[in-house]
Amino acid sequence: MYTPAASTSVKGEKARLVSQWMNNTDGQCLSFWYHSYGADIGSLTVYKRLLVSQESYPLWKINLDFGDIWNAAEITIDRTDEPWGIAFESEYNVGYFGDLAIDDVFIRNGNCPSLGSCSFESIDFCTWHNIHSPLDEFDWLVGHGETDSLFTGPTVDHTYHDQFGYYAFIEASLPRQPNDRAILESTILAPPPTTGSCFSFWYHMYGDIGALNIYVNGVKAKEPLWIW
Ligand SMILES: [Ca+2]
Ligand SMILES: [Ca+2]
Repeated sequence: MYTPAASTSVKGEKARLVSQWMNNTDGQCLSFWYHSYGADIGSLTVYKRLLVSQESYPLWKINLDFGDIWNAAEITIDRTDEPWGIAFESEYNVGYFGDLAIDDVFIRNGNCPSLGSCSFESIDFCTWHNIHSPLDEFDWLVGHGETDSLFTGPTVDHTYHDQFGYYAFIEASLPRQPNDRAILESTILAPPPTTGSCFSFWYHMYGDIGALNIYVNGVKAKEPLWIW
């Protein structure tokens, strides 16, 4: 689903996609992927609509060119006592180069987890991107129990501390060469509040291992934030 920038469009024109009305809620999580790419990108706003009061509340908005990449969004819908719905509203800017797209829209019960959190139990990388060649030399994997190579890697994951829980890892044994890199990149995260954000994870480094570097993109830092 996308809204193209077109020659017939006028700045400020809007395209709205509205959901059906849903029952009142004790808290639900709206998740979707968006693609906001192009120099002339307009904006995408998500509204919560209420049936009885006929009100619309903006919950989330982006108006930046994030490049040719899908990014994840997770928005908690707070408790409401009346039927509610969602509207995606795309507002056109100027120029031809800016198409907005959304995909994989889901609404599930309960509040959203914080964006970027992942225990790897769904045997994927959640909202993280496993960067592929030629941007790096090899890939992260998801596994459980022991890794294939002896005397390296964990035997249990950290979520469940058992051989059935999944974790993300790199296989550093042959045919890997020195300086080969495997990059796992988060989705775009909202600018942190003035208090900043806390990034936490558990790591397991066992065997003839290289280095684990953490970078923060966006601040254009050339040096890793954290090296181990
Ligand atoms: Ca890779
Ligand atoms: Ca796990």
